[in-house]
Amino acid sequence: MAEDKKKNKGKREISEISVDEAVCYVIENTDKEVSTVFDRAQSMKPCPIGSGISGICCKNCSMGPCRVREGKTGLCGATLSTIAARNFARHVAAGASAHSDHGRDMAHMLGLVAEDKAPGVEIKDELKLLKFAKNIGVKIDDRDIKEIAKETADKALSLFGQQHGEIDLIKMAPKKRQDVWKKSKIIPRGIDREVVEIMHRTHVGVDQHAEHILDACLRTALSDGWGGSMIGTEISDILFGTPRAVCAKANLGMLAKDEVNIVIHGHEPTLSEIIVGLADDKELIEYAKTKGAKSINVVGICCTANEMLMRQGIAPIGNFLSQEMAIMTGAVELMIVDIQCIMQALGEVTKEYHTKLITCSPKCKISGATHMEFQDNNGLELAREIIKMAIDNFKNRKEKLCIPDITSDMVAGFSHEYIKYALGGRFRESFRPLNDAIIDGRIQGVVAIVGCNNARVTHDKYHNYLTKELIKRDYLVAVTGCAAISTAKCGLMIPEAMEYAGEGLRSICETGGIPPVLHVGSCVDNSRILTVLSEVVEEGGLGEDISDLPVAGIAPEWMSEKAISIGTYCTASGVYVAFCGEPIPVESSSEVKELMTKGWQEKCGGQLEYIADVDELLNKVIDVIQAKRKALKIDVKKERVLLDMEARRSL
Ligand code: SF4
Ligand code: MSK
Repeated sequence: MAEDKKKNKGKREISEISVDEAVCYVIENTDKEVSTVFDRAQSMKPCPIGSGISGICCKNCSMGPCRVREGKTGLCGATLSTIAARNFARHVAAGASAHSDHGRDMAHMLGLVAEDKAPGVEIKDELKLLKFAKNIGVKIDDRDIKEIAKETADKALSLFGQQHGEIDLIKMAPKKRQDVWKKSKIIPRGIDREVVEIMHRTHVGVDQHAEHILDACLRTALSDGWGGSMIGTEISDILFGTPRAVCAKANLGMLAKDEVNIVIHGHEPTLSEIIVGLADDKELIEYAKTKGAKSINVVGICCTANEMLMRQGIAPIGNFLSQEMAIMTGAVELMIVDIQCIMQALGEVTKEYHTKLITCSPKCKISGATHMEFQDNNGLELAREIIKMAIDNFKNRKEKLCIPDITSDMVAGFSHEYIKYALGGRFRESFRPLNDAIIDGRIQGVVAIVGCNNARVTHDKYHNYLTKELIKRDYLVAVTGCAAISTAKCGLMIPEAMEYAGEGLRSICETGGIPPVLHVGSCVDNSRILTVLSEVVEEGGLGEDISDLPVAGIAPEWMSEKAISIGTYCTASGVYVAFCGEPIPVESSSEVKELMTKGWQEKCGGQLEYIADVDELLNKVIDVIQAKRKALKIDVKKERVLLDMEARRSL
């Protein structure tokens, strides 16, 4: 791997690698020959056929892999559009599985907590439990909270294997949206069922019809957004608390020079919550002092960081492309990873440093890592053991520390509940002020910027550029996942960032004391955006369906299959979604592209497309939102009329 480093030295300007100065600092100042994802991106170009740009590749049976261009077919006769739709479908299935399996584990944990079988975890938000229980059809009456929790967990788990009918959570969508889904026959029956069926339908010799395969994509993605992800988010709030505004600091500068640094990385919050709780334990801090450290510092990467940030204010030190750099600072005693977005390369990087890499999920092992499995009832014990291991490793620091002195202040914690509170106050919490601001044009629309980093795109560049351009034009921006960490590092998540915002948006930020960029959470928390959209529709004045709202979604630096599933469920919910950076895997099929734009527009009021040029994408998003404003007849700015007494009486 160090070979990649040598080969690429001097080939790429550092400014092309990342706009995050902290990441650049570590790359430029490390004295080790460690290969990073950026080096590998330089030495290995993406396959133009596998990526679906010039032709497409099918490897669904051993007569292939078949490389197919327009006018040609695979050995079995499969056309370009069939293969493009099938490849896209398998991305949706994998993305939906990742989110939903996470949601399943949260439901399982709720069941254990209800039976007092998970030491270190408890129900933190009973009100949210009651609401969620109601939403999935569990009776409340005057039953004991633990009894309700157990039945809620069992009911949530049953949604995965449900074979017929409709999953209950789709009832949280506006009535008109549910009718759209009914008409198109895309309401998910059960979460696992949809994923299994899509894998079956894309097997050689089953579903050969691009539009029919894409219908299955919509249904499977809906089982993620309104199913697995929604369960993940709701139960995380129930167990660990519903996020409220919280101040924190972001970036690699939050690694401490003289403390034991523990980095949590991945997506599942449970064990990390216990670790964060225990890191304040006096006995453990005293133990750290006996080993020469001042204290214990827990920080995070990717969405485990987002989960801990939203509820505990833990510093997100980086997003997907920062994970190797965290270790390369030489200051990390231990990195504990759970699931998703963990680069296998960490195993190699940690060999060069004193950092211990720990895997804890029964679903994820990495060569070079120590596996310490988190089981149902060993959370407290395991967390203590892991913290002690980190403390014991402090004395093994041998490298020159390379911690950049770079941090950014931020405010996070914008759950849908908190947004309502911020807008309306304790006694009048509601989305009414947001709807009014959109109607009178102070806010032109809401854009969700979500998704990953991609080493083939300058790290964080598009996230930050699009966010700044949008808030400047009075679009409120909601962010999740790695996009959220990107804008936090860029300093856009503090109320003072309103200086970048247009006049209208600034006035709303000033009134609500909120930044123009709202951190809504982790990848599964994109389901919070669905809840916000539904509640905004219900609040009234902006149409009757999500597809009427002046909103859009962007995944500017997407990388994972989960991003494809998120984009698809947002589209199925009636939202215009654009991908940038690397193409989505259907680029060479004009038929599939048309089905996902015009076709999906007719079917569900949303579109999904890839736009290579970031400014073209920005203009398209603005055009789409402005067209929605026009349809709602709120495109013309109404002058404020001050009424005198007589005029008021006549009203
Ligand atoms: Fe080729 Fe058809 Fe097999 Fe795909 S399923 S690899 S197109 S023969
Ligand atoms: S972590 S899925 S790289 S957003 Fe949720 Fe970031 Fe994308 Fe992973």
